[in-house]
Amino acid sequence: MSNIPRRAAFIAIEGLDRSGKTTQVATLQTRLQAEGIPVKLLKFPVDRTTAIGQMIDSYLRSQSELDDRAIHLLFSANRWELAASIEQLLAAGTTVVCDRYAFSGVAFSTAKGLSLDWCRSPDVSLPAPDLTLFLDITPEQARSRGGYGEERYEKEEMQRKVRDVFHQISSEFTAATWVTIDAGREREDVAEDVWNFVRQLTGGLSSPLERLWEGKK
Ligand code: DGP
Repeated sequence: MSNIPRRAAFIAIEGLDRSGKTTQVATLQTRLQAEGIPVKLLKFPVDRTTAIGQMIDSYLRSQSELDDRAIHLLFSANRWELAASIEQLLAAGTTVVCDRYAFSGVAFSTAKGLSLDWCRSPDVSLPAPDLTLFLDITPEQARSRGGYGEERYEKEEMQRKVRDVFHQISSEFTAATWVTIDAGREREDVAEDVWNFVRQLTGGLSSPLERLWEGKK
């Protein structure tokens, strides 16, 4: 018998705008709760309520302008604000589901023209998700769902670039830690896929939490 204490799983849900991410995250939370698994849902940018969150919110609504690097560092700082809480929750046996994480940070800023390596560096050593589910949708499917909204990044050309960077990031991870899900299908089918991957981790893990981009792929 191993005496390494078990901990809960850390799951990140990433997705393109219009991929149905918000619905899928809510469905997953409900399903985990129904199974009696303690779960904490975190949404990045974090509820847009902290001082940093408010600056990000104002930027996303185009109510303020910031240098591309400055906003990138704010998004990263917003994740670091929660890093210790994530670790505590996992150690206490609560599954953590993040609606967006560092991969969005890298994808959106790299799509604006910053280098991928530069974008990655402020997020190095954050708690690494045990599983990242990327909800993928083509720009054409997004358009058929009513197109994009009003926020700064919700433009087709930008979304195309973001999607390309997500695919590039995914190639650095193993199939066990990163799963791309075709989110252009019916929402029930997508939810079933999400659940089938997540359920494998609901028994907890005995392996220590990894640190993001510290050697492990
Ligand atoms: P959402 O509420 O999940 O649709 O996210 C709001 C917007 O914020 C979305 O267009 C993606 C963007 N976003 C989320 N995280 C980051 C990040 O870390 N960096 C940048 N540049 N944008 C992000």
